Amino acid sequence: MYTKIYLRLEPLGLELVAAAVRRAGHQVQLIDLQAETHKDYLRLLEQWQPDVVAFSCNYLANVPEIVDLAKLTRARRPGTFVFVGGHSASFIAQEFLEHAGGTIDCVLKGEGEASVAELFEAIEHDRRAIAKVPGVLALDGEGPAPGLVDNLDALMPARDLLRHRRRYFIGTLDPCASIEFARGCPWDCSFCSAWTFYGRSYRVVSPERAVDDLASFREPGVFIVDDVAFVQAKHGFEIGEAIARRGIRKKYYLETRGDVLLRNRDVFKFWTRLGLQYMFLGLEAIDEEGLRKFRKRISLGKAFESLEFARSLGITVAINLIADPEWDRERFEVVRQWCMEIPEIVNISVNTPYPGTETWHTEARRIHTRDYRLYDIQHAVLPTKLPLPEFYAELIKTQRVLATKHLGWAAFKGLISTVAGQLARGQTNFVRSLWKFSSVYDPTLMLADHSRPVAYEMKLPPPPKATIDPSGLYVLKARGRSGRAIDDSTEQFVEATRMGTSE
Ligand code: B12
Ligand code: SF4
Repeated sequence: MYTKIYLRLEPLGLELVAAAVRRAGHQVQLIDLQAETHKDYLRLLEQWQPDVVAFSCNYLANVPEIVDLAKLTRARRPGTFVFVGGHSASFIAQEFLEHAGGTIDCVLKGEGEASVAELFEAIEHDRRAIAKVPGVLALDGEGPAPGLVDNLDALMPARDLLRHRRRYFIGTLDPCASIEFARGCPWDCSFCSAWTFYGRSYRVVSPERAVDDLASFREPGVFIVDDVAFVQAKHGFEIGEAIARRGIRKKYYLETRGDVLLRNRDVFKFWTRLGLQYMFLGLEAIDEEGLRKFRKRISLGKAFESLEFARSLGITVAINLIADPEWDRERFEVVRQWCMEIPEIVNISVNTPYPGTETWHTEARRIHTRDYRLYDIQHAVLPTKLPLPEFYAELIKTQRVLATKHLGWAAFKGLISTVAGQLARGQTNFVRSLWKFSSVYDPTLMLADHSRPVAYEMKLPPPPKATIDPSGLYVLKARGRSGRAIDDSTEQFVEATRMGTSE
């Protein structure tokens, strides 16, 4: 839903996998179904007749769509090898294969670049070797655990393979490309799977490679995909200085934590000079209890201090709050009032346990739907305290209040020159987003989503436990301290601000 209005971004992970396959000597085409339709996909399948089709599944909500497409692919081209990779696919690989009933040959877990070439080698020359490739879960066997990419500098994303680069944008950054400066996260928030996927590792791209990548595309807007930008100030400064030396002028969007922002104030200040325009701060809650619940060991005072500092940078700041299905009318009202008092853009997501997170195992409330499509952090998948229609009515009322702060006529008037420039360049993604809210966010539609027939049911979480061993959740094996490219003082800072029990 979110991507229908506010943003659409390039599939960077898939571009990296495509680059690895191409480097291994194969021909590759890439189709992004955020920007094209199923019809386009089927046409490409028909015209190009590929030997292999690979789907990227980062989002749990996309599982049914991918299973259906795999079935269509198998029906039209029975000899084509079909496989899936990506963040969510890695956590539910077995389940995926079962839903597909033989139309998906394997799931390749973990970082695709690491072993996709080996998988292609096996597909081409020795199909019995498929189930021996690291990270593979096939119908007839499982390979060893997936390995980590040793050097993030080794590959450049195959950006040239995207067929509609002008369709990517976020807010006024239209068009917008994406870039990766670092991968993984050293923290361990209970609701998040970013760290469990990467085994709490954290690797960085070298400043030279980062700037070569940046200089390789024309888009003036840049979305930095790192989970927490500039965990280590030195790395942020080095990239920034390299950008300044090359005279690159672009506008940037990044996401970070409030405590990192306060610790590394200077690097964020420096980046505002380079063109940093939007910052997304993961605040998650506006009360101490809420912050504790989401295991953010940042006090409310610190959270608000970080907001103050972000404001002082003179850039657009967005924050996220997590609405709990336990919220009643009063709580929604308090949140609405608070949000109206602050100048920031506020995004509200709904507390959603995902496979691969700790809360998937510890959340005592039972999920009340097994429909993957509702796991988009906009729908309520846990039982709500208010009757569901009222919960959605309150949620959308809150979303609407927040959206009208920044969208619609008032916002448009303040942005006339930006919009005029975009229209002159033929860019209309942002302008169209300004009036889409009501057609997408509608309590009746959200409620109706719960009554759609469910073709593929999610596996239920195991019986809840008070605590679990997080290493059992990892997709990529933990390397402990040596897997984190941060200095000792940053490691200590992370230790002091995380609340987890993992290594
Ligand atoms: C950038 C980002 C976005 C961008 C998406 C850009 C895009 N089009 O891909 C935006 C802002 C749009 C976004 C939106 C959302 N996001 Co998001 N996002 C991320 C983030 C921070 C980084 C992803 C990234 O680009 N990483 C860098 C690239 C290089 O890695 P990658 O994409 O994972 O790809 C690697 C592997 O996954 C694998 N791989 C990927 N594809 C394939 C395909 C094959 C065939 C193979 C073999 C391997 C493979 O190999 C790649 C290279 O190593 C992740 C957190 C994370 N660290 O993973 C969350 C994350 C993926 N998002 C999440 C969520 C919840 C959402 C939203 C639902 C939130 C919302 N309501 O707004 C939406 C949904 C959007 C949608 N399309 O449906 C959750 C996923 C939860 C889940 N299990 O479904 C994550 C894990 C965040 C979290 N902390 O929980 N997101
Ligand atoms: S800081 Fe927490 S929420 Fe953010 S990416 Fe890391 S583990 Fe996830």
